[in-house]
Amino acid sequence: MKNIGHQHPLSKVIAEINQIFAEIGFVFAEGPERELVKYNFDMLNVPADHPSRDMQDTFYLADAPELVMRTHTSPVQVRYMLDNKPPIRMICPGKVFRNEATDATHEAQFFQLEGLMIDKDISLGHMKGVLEYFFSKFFGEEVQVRFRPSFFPFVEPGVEVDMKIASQEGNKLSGKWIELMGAGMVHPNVLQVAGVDPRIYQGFAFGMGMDRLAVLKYGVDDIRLMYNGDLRFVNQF
Ligand code: 2NM
Repeated sequence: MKNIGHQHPLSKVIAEINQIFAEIGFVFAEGPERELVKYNFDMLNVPADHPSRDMQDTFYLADAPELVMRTHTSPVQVRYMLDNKPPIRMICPGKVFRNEATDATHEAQFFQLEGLMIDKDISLGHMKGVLEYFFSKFFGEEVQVRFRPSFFPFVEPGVEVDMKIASQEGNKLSGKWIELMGAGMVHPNVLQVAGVDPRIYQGFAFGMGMDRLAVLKYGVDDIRLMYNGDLRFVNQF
């Protein structure tokens, strides 16, 4: 029997990520792909007039204005905070949906990885440590992580996270800063509405496209290959 099938690169990436985070106590959580506007936007401090809520960017369900196809996995984290008391360490990989034109680096459906850690006295320093650990394990090399100021409604402060793999021969990524994710300290409003007292607890959260991780690790140059079901692609993994 030669045709025994292959694991899809995204399935491999998800399994690896789960393993890496499990080692430092992060649990895996899932939630619905069809989500309430309340969890997808309202409880994440996204203003009522924010452009991401626009029908140009978000798939609303016909005849159900209170429902969207989730635009990120952050609503899974809202649900998790409502159901679990801190300390919290969780990741939520999952499919998300954006109503936008597709090209080599954009799909209307893609996989996102988000993470959340909440405890007493949590700072951006903890986030840097966790992300350095994660990227080092995932790419198998020593990495540096740097933050640049950015904005997301659900965090304050917000940052863009870049990673640099130590100079290493034969690694195309080595020595270059690569933009990998958005992150930040969870906004007190988000903690409050999710039942976590922001006077006692702080936390960080991060989010990134998992396809991008797969693209960087396996050198796939067109994200659309991930989703078109072509076995000539999948069979290479
Ligand atoms: C990002 C960037 C920054 C995020 C925040 C949360 C929650 F639910 F805890 F507030 N989840 N994910 C977050 C923060 C996601 O993605 C680019």
